[in-house]
Amino acid sequence: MFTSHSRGALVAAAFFAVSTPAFAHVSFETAQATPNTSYKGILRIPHGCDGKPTLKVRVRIPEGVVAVKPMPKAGWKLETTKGSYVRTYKVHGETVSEGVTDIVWTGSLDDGHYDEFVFQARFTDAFQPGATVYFPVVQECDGAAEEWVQVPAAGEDAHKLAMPAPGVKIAGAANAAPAAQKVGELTIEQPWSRATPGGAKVGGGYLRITNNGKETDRLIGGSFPNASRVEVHEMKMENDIMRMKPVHGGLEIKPGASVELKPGGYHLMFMDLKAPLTEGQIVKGTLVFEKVGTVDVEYAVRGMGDAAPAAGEHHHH
Ligand SMILES: [Cu+2]
Repeated sequence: MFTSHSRGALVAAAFFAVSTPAFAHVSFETAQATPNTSYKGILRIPHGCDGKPTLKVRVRIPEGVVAVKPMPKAGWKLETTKGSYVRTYKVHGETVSEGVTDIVWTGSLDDGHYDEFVFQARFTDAFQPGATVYFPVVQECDGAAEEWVQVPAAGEDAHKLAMPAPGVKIAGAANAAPAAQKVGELTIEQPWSRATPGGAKVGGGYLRITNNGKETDRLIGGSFPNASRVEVHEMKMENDIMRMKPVHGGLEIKPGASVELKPGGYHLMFMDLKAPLTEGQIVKGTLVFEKVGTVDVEYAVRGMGDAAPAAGEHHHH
């Protein structure tokens, strides 16, 4: 089922003259998925490597995508690599800790032709709704390659990348963390954190707390995995420099008041982080209030973004 090379070269030459294949990126036909349901990934390969036919299509499966089954393709040899996942996932009530991490199709696809490579997968709840999950793809040709492996930095437009990895956006999850949770007289809304660059020693926690009761309560601390402790911070001007400092005696939430912890204002600080926070993660932690006591919360980790206090302001004493 291999196309003969002489015919392939002719077809490629003919198409090269009239089309602009360099602008077409490798992409998924369906670029959206719902966590905990089956997803059919149809990877579209629009051209070869600068006129050369594609001989291999390699797909890397990102952590958090499980139960991967590639579809065999007539004329193409199919290989998979299996490996352990970083963490375990629940699929239909069963714990899975390993699976397909790489798919390789080997065959030949003329530069002037288009083809689709299909696999089935399952996005776990490791991803937050709205996050984009990228699948690095490499097309190998004879002595050349097209590496679709670029991932946009937080706030960066993926469309501006020359060789973007194809992405799948996570739709609203059936089991997403509740937007608001009531604990005693308090309402806690949308706890979130921000992805941290590798090696960062601190992370931030943000949320809104409303006191529906008649007595003042105070947020005095909490716990966070991989952090040695959680502090409540405020931003204060000191000699014309904005600095963050622990809030002494806890953050007061007066009856009827809503207090927002956000970048640049009051926030929780996860101290001595031992592992980076990754966009799309949901991290369970606790908050401790003077009256209501310990409350379990789930932080949705968002991209690094631009509303954060600048790195230079992270002075802790
Ligand atoms: Cu801080």
